Amino acid sequence: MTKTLNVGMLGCGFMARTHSNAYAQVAHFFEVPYQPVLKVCYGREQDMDALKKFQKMWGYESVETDWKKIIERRDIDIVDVVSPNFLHKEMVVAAAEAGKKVICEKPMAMNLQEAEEMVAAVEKAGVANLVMFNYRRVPAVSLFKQIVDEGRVGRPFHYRATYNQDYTISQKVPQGGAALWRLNAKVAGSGVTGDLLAHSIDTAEWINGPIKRVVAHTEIFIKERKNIDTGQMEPITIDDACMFLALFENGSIGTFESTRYARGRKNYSSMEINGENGAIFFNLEEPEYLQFFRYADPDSGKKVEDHLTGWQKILVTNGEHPYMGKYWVPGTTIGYEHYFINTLADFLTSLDGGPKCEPTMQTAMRTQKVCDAVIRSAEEGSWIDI
Ligand code: SOE
Repeated sequence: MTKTLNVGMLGCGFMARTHSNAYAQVAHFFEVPYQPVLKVCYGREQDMDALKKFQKMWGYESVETDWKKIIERRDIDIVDVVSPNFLHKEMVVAAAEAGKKVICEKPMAMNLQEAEEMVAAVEKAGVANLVMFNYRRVPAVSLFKQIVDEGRVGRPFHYRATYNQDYTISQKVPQGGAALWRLNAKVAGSGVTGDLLAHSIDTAEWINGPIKRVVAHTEIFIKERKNIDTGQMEPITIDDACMFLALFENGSIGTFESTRYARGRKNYSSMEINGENGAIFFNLEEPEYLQFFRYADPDSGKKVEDHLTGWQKILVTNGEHPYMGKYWVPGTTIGYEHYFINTLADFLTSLDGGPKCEPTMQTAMRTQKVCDAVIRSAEEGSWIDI
């Protein structure tokens, strides 16, 4: 019989919605060993209206304005941290010490030192843990990795990632508050590096192995914005844009670009690898497609006939594609919310003896390390070894 898993959600914003939906939906699509129960959600006293609305819409049994009380509750099995970044460390450490399983939204921490403390806490407590890098479980991204692992790209030469948005171009966009804390360094840690490039770094290292060295440049295009919390114009200290070069341990070289000033780009995350035998390209604005250039067969080394070479656009909706067998019929698509559902399904399965679910906090700490090195490189204007 399926066991229940009582959820305490530490947040009630955008990411709390994506995670709540995953708990609500997962057992509809996957035969998971646990049935999540949305027990309690947390929000600040001053956000009570939003918290109540959130509770009602997602069906939580109760609300709480002191997150520590949720962690103290004996009936809560899993604590899900979807608060602004500056709270992640304290919440994760407290949850681990109380013996709770923990899921934490990315970026896991404000900096590497915090990430190390979090890893130490979950490992000492021996609790199951996960950082929600949801884009690994886009079926086309999982297929990207599968094709690389099958040797179809061969020796990799180049890795190229971008993660671009355009929502901060206007000077009128403020910083702070419940919606725009990502623009406030004290709350978010960093700008596009932690918020967006962390995704690109996580998938890059997952697919192409560890990054060895980086050199970066960051830019702040609008130097001050009104802070919603203080009502004052305040300097912007997060990176609005970041570009970095990377050397991978496997000898390939990479470029990473991210900005919130790419007019026209809403959530454009792309990745491409170019190897000796083939190349693969993915972009999140067309998430159901994967593009594959097949040059030579990995086993025989035989080149594909000249008149058949070219980019293939694979519609990743067949039952044999990652995760797709759990949804509808070939040719029908899934969306953003399903990447969280897929991740949660793997996590729940891992709790009952299934394969280890990555990235754990230990694994995700690598991404934090690269992010920190990127920021430091931009400050110092030099290469940094990871
Ligand atoms: C920022 O706008 C954001 O919501 C990120 O924080 C998420 O991680 C990304 O998936 C979508 O964009």
